[in-house]
Amino acid sequence: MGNCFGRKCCSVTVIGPSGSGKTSLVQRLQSVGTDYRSLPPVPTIGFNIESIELKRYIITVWDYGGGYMYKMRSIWDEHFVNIRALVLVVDSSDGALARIAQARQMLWDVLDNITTINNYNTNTRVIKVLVVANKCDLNRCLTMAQLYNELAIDDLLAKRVIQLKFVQASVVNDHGLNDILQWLKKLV
Ligand SMILES: Nc1nc2c(ncn2[C@@H]2O[C@H](COP(=O)(O)OP(=O)(O)O)[C@@H](O)[C@H]2O)c(=O)[nH]1
Ligand SMILES: [Mg+2]
Repeated sequence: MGNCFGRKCCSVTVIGPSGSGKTSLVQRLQSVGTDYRSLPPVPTIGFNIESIELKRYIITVWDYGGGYMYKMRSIWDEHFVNIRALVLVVDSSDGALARIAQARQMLWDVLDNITTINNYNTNTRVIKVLVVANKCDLNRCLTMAQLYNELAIDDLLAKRVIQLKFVQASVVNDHGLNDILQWLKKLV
């Protein structure tokens, strides 16, 4: 997607309700394969810009604080122009069902915005969306089918040209993190 000092690079935006684990996930992806674990992050104010450095790649990650997504509505147009990839992180533990409705709304709102400013419906560019069903280490997590339903994915696919992937993940036991890294590498 780009060239950063001899390495291939691209950027990706991470959205999702607050507390779903966005910042923890990004921090863990930075150190995956090592024993290093950062302390649980403080709630994100505004957004964090982090980079995940892999051998030949650098991926810049825009990690939005859940509620701030809407407070920063005025910069969406600027931020989402030419965006190709979006990651939605949801807390898939059963206690977080109410937050999944929020996640669905965010996904729809952001995709609406992206479609409008980039004319995605009238050209052939496809936006890639990764849904991370995080916290799968916790008991009674939603199944993929339940999540699909809660996020109204059928409706979404009927209306939008998106390339969608789901990954069940846990920052606590590293489940799914390699799949996420593979998805990120393919963006570059
Ligand atoms: N059990 C469990 N807790 C997690 C996981 N990921 C994040 N958390 C916890 O969820 C809380 C919110 O995480 P944070 O990354 O700040 O969420 P954000 O608001 O989406 O950035 C923190 O206490 C994390 O330690 C996970 O996979 N499993
Ligand atoms: Mg955060």
